Amino acid sequence: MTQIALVGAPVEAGAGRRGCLMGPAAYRTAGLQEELEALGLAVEDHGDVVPDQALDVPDADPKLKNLRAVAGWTRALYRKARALAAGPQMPIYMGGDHALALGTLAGHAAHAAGAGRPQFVLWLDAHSDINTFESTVSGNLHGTPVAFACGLPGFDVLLGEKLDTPVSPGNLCLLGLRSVDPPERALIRELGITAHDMRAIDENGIARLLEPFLERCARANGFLHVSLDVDFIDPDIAPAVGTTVPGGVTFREAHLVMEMLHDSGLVTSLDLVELNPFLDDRGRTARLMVDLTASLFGRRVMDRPTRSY
Ligand code: Z70
Ligand code: MN
Ligand code: MN
Ligand code: MN
Repeated sequence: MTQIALVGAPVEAGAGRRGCLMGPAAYRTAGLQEELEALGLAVEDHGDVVPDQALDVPDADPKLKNLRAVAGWTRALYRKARALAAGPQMPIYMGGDHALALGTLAGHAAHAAGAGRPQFVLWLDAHSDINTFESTVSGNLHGTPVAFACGLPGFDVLLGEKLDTPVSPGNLCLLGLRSVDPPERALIRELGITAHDMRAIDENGIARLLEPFLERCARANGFLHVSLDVDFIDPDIAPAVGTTVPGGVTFREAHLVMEMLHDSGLVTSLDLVELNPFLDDRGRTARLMVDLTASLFGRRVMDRPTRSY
């Protein structure tokens, strides 16, 4: 039986506005645990992670917002993720803004390296979140986890040491892009990261873009970390985000991605990020995120044979 660990990560220090702190509570209120149990899964709620103090990090940085707080979260989540990656439960990190992925991704990548298997990452987001401490204009650290995970320089202060098990840029797939800063675009090109914007989704269909990535992950016997930003989805149906970017994926596209991920059997960890319940409309975004998670864990309309890549 699949076992799941729910892990609250009420991080809001990485975002430009407050409210993501309430994310884990909103997922619990929306019935995430109950929906997963209804699918026959064994679910344990680990409660909320408590951030480290990170007193070695400067409290205020002229450019990087809440650097000490984000470093404290990164360290605590790194340890939690690394421990959970050893099994037997599959973790779902309930955010919290996307800065939480600084820790979760680093932890899972460290475990994968120890197991001698490649770490793959599917980044479902309007944004590429590949700014460095150099390139960020906003100073919001939720815009940096992809750069950190790739091992780009300048991030050592976060863990208090160098990240020595970066994710290979070739094992990343960014999907849903419609807000990419110029230096981010240059980095994506230089590193050769697979990145699909909304135009690519419109022209090809989202399934056709996702399939080759899942095939690569399966062939390489990789672990797959999925990072789902609420703003991947169109703000008309998912309004509870700090920065709404129009033209996001539809209800049907989002569910299709989740269903394909389920069928692949490849997903080993999941972030649910950027839900800002303060901005929600009667809980609809929280409920949509719960429903999408249920699709990722096997909720379906009709039975169909398991797809194997
Ligand atoms: C921009 C930055 C961002 C939201 C991620 C945006 C980053 N590239 N914004 N998620 N909502 O500030 O670095
Ligand atoms: Mn993001
Ligand atoms: Mn985003
Ligand atoms: Mn975001």
